[in-house]
Amino acid sequence: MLWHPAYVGIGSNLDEPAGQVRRALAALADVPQTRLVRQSSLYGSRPLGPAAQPDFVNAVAAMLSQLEVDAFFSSLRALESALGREPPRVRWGPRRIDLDLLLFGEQRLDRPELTLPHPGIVQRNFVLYPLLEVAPGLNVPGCGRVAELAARADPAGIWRLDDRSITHDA
Ligand code: PH2
Ligand code: MG
Ligand code: MG
Repeated sequence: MLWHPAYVGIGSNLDEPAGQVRRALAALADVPQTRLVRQSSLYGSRPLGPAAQPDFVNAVAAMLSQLEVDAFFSSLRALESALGREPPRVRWGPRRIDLDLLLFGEQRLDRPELTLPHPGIVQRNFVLYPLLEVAPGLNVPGCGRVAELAARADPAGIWRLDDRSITHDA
């Protein structure tokens, strides 16, 4: 049985975002036929998109899955619902939880509901910095290695949350 490497970007800026991101990481660890291999630190980040919304908390999960891409993607959608996501009212607007499939093996897809690699990786420091922690040598098909992409990213508007805020849950 093949294990596909999959990378998931996690974001939240509503309802205690750091707690939402931690809950999402725990839920990802329970996806069937799938392992959570590494998780990044949590980062605070200024919102991309409408500025009048709270700052985000972002992280990245490195996974291995025996599911194929469609089943894996469906399980992310199902987790978003289970974690209380409501349909966002504004594009790039506030959300309680967002699970974005960044990469699934070396697959390239261009569908209305799913583009792989995720087209935002290269421009988003809140994706590249946590991805750098879990997979610096990873090749983003068509774009280059994560370490090189992260080195070129603009470091403005992102900060690592301190250890206490990462681990202070009850
Ligand atoms: N997600 C968005 C819109 N804007 N900004 C930051 N900093 N982090 C996000 O995860 C994010 C965003 C929509 O998914
Ligand atoms: Mg997103
Ligand atoms: Mg999304």
